[in-house]
Amino acid sequence: MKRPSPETLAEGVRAGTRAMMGRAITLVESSRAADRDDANALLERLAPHAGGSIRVGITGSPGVGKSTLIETFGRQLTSGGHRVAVLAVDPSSDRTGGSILGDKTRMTELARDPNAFIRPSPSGGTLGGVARRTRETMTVCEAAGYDVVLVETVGVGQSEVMVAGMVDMFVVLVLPGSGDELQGIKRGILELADLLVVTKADGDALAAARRTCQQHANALRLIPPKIPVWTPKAMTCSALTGEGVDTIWTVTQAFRDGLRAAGLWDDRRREQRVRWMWRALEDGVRDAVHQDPAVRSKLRALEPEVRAGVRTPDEAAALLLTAFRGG
Ligand SMILES: Nc1nc2c(ncn2[C@@H]2O[C@H](COP(=O)(O)OP(=O)(O)OP(=O)(O)O)[C@@H](O)[C@H]2O)c(=O)[nH]1
Ligand SMILES: [Mg+2]
Repeated sequence: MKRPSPETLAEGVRAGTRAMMGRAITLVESSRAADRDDANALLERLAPHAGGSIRVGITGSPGVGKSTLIETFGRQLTSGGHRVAVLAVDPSSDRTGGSILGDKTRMTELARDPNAFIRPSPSGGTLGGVARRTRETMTVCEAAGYDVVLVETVGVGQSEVMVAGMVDMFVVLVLPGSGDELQGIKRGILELADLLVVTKADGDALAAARRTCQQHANALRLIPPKIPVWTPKAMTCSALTGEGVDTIWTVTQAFRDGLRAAGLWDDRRREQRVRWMWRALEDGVRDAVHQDPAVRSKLRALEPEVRAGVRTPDEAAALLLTAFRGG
């Protein structure tokens, strides 16, 4: 079936037509160079209508309860009149076929909800490529009128940094009992957190969850605030009983209101856009360097020399750069 024009796709997205959203997202996710022009034309039409949502990143180790929480949280939001888009950044999805299966089984209710839209992680390519496509999908969802975008990512290093760079608020989920190993754990991730949530605070785990929450609250106090008007919070919740899940939304709103009042909300988005531009430029330059014929031919001579230790890596790099510049 022939793809509708970018104009038609843009109208369909603006009307909130699911099928058109699906096709628009397939277009922006396409890795075919020939599709890029149409994708850009579509995004240019949608961009003026995007940006109106609250973007929340949600991360945590496998099994911490991300999908289950998003199901409960998402359902609470749609019953409150919100339209919720759930996106994912999963750098491993090309290997495992995506967390699609897991997500579909954990988000059965939300997946059927007419006011929710769930899109699994784009697969294949570099993490930067996956992140770019997720950002563009976010534009599609916002232009379609979704006012809350949840971006789920599994807790593995770089993908969290990527997601933190594309959302307004970053939520880190941890398990009850995980406070004891705080010294060792990913302090870097705690530093990204605007809100820390201890999951599965129910049944036998309730006491442990409260203790873990206290430990994390203490740890968060030692980290210099990354936003001057916001002190990261720690809380507990249970996606199973629903207890505490509404607090996540209360905190999200307080976060947004605080940043808006201080004039930081739009500032941060502007900064994020500039950073993405640089990232895209740097990715593009890296690809161009790797594909450059002059660099490739020089590399054939230089790489063995560097490997043998007869030429320093820095000198070789400088020579390659000169070759790239056409020198
Ligand atoms: N008791 C209890 N169990 C929960 C809760 N939330 C999730 N679980 C259970 O924890 C397990 C993992 O939950 P998921 O939501 O799939 O976790 P996830 O973080 O999405 O996992 P990955 O997608 O594999 O990274 C499941 O067996 C859930 O039923 C909760 O609030 N309380
Ligand atoms: Mg999951």
